[in-house]
Amino acid sequence: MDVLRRLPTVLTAEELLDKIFRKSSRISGSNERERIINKLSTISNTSKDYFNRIISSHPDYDSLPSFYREMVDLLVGVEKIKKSLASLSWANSMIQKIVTKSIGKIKKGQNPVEVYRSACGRIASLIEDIDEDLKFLNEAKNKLKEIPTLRDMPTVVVAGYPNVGKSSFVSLVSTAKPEIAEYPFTTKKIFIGYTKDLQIIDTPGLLDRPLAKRNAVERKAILCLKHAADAILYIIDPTETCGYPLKSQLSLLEEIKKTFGKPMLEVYSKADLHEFRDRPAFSARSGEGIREIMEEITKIALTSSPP
Ligand SMILES: Nc1nc2c(ncn2[C@@H]2O[C@H](COP(=O)(O)OP(=O)(O)O)[C@@H](O)[C@H]2O)c(=O)[nH]1
Ligand SMILES: [Mg+2]
Repeated sequence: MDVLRRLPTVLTAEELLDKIFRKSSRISGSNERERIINKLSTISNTSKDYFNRIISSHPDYDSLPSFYREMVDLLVGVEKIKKSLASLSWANSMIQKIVTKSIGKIKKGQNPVEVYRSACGRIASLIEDIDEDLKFLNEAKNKLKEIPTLRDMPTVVVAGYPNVGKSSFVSLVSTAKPEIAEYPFTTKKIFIGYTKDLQIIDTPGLLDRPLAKRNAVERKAILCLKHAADAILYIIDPTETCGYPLKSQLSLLEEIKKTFGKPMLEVYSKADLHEFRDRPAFSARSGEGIREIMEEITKIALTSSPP
């Protein structure tokens, strides 16, 4: 998601103060009173521009597609981001008020140097008060840029035990070279292939073992996948040459069915090695059954995908 990849770096309180006051120190004026009024306006403009740029760089998290919203929530917390952005917005409006009042005081004849010194002190402590929020937003920026980018198109997630033939299937039916991304909070990679109509996601290590054996982080990654999936393609290797008994493969199938609650297509792989045809069967070796399965899963995903 581009907006999450392009969040700007956020300065610390110290850096931000430096930026704001450095700019104002270069300001001139026909006399000291003018010069100080100009400095205060510059402080106001620099901080307004800065805060607005940071705040407007963030998307409306509540209207993000659920896959991204869930990812953001897991990685950093949507409410925490909102709270920090609100602190920035509050500090910004306080700074604007301080500057307006201070300029008013100077215009009414108060000592400009004293007014300026007191304004700067209050602005500095306001910005120091939001240091945690600034730091948090910068950490968030670094984490959010790692979220894998999925296209907004009907999406099939491929599941099944290791070595049943998931990757062979995905690479065979994908037109483009698959994209590879990593879940930022696991070491798991996700492989994303595309056909004309579908996005197909293969997730080694996530949907290939009993879900109960997953650790908390992996379970969260699985929840995210659930949001991305319009349909699940579950691949079964009835020859058991994958190294896992059919019985285990069928019990994982039931588990994924329950966990995802998404339309599923159950298929047999390695059709060149066996005669089971009580489910659709394909062979990545001979090409048997591939076209039929793609037609079927495309139909299921398109029907299940919200328009
Ligand atoms: N005979 C046969 N072997 C296959 C077929 N598809 C995959 N394999 C083999 O099964 C093994 C695992 O395949 P892979 O696609 O990596 O499985 P994954 O772990 O589920 O992604 C590899 O050695 C493949 O060559 C097939 O259609 N027929
Ligand atoms: Mg694989």
